[in-house]
Amino acid sequence: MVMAPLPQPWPHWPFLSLFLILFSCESNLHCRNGVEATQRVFLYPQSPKVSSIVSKAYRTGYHFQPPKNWINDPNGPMYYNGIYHEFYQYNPNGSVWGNIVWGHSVSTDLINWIRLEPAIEGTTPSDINGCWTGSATILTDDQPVIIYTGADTEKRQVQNIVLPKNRSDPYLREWSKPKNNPLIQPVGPGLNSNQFRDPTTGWIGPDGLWRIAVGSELNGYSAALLYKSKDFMQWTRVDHPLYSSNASNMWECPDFFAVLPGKNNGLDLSAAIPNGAKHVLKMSLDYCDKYMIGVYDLKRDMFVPDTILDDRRLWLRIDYGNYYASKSFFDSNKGRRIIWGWTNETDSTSDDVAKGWAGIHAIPRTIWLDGDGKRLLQWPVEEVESLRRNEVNHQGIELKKGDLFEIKGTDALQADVEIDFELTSIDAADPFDPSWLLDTEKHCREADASVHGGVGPFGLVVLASDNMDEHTTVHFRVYKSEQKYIVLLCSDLRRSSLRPGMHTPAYGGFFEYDLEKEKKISLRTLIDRSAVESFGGGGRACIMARVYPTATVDGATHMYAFNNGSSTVKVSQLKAWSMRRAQVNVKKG
Ligand code: DQQ
Repeated sequence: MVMAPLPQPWPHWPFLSLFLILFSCESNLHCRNGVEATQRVFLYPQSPKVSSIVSKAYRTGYHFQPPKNWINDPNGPMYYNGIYHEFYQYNPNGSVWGNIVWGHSVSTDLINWIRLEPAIEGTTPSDINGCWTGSATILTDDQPVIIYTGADTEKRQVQNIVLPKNRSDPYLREWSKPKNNPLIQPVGPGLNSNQFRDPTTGWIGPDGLWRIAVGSELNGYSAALLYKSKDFMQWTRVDHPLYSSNASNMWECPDFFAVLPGKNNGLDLSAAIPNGAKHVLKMSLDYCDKYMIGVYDLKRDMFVPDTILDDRRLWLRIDYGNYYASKSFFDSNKGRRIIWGWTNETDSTSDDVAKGWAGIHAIPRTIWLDGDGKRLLQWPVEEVESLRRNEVNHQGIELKKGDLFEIKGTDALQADVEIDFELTSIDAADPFDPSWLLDTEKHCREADASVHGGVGPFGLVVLASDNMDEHTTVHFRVYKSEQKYIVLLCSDLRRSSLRPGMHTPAYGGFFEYDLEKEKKISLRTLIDRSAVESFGGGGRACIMARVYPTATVDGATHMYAFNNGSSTVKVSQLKAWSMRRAQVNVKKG
């Protein structure tokens, strides 16, 4: 075991002075992965600032991305006849948002992908200005269909469908547009024709009719508008939305699905839904993916959330980092629900132009409902484990306040790390202040890894340069609120790169945890060159982040477990693996 006790006291650790510098650098920028980032007007700089070596160093080794150009939202994921399909918003002409078509890749394992020609391009009046986000549905006669938003000749948002030209082609390479597109127009009182997009996967109601929901702005409020159809061709708007809220004014990329508390087997919304199942409505807004848990009232044909929170800052989040426009599907192959999300770059637009690419998708995650029915849990699909090699294994490492333990023997640039932190005592947990929930990023900045707590901070330092002047921390703190324990997961990027102009927030999310019963908190982090994707407390809080350390270019980075709380924590189990490079879109099919 290689244990490097920190110089005591902790403030002498190089972190601290750097953290102090950081406070003055923090900007008010929020995640730059929302529509503001995608739909702003880009100017191509004359002289790219990033050398080609940098571009190569930051390309991920096993996350989903095409060989070049811009991508954003995952579209229409599905499993059909033994093949997984991943479509995505793609600019074939450059590494900024624009000229959007549906890129298309196929896989048998969700990790290695074959790149195909774009599946949908703007060729008709109803999608000539862009083929935007949508979903796939497999109809009752095993017929796949995609419904997507087109920006029409007048730049109104309309809903179109495409069908595979040849269902016996295993890759469903070519898709045709029926003559009757657009199937749904943005008509009706109060509907904003520029805020009417991103149809969900269809589901069948008890009356045998298909339903979809479309993200909209209705009378200035956000709504998931409900449409019904007998044949998936002719659609009628239901007189009430599936759900709407005046706490926001537009929802992008709604997703509606059923989940069973405590069971990680997924449900197909069109199949019989077992008793005790709950429903989830996910929506993308404020540069984040948020969700509500509730029930689907079949009589009223409406989603009814268990809890209504007027302040949308308090809504639960799929991910507390850089993760947007996610879409889930039922994987009939393994009986699970899988969710995909888009992670934008957080370097500059000129860097993206110089790199020649921008945007990745997070590792597909299995998603299910916690046993108490209050929170979704997520975990990387098991297939990603096929990339693991060179296992490093440690048990029983005691981390006292200020200890730092180097995890050696893995490729710190491309790794998968799983740690169980056993809490020797939770008595010293600091009191919880509910106002922190309104701005978790602020709290992660203020209570960063250099600030001692009763229980925590403890966690990982990743992508650290030799002298620690670049590093990213992923760490927990434990708080006590009346009879409950509340855990904070932070991913602090403020020292992630010495390169100027990067967006480097300190992301954070809270979750309740029965620490009297559990006694330990797990952390899993997937490190992939410029991606740091973390799953805290068995997937109760997830944080996806992008980082651009200069140390990556030199190929020398380190990884540590640490504790800086008064209570000793024990690493009861630590496993780390180097990750092989996956075959992601290197071949054309
Ligand atoms: N991206 C698409 C829209 C969607 C947005 C356009 C979300 O359909 O609302 O590329 O990132």
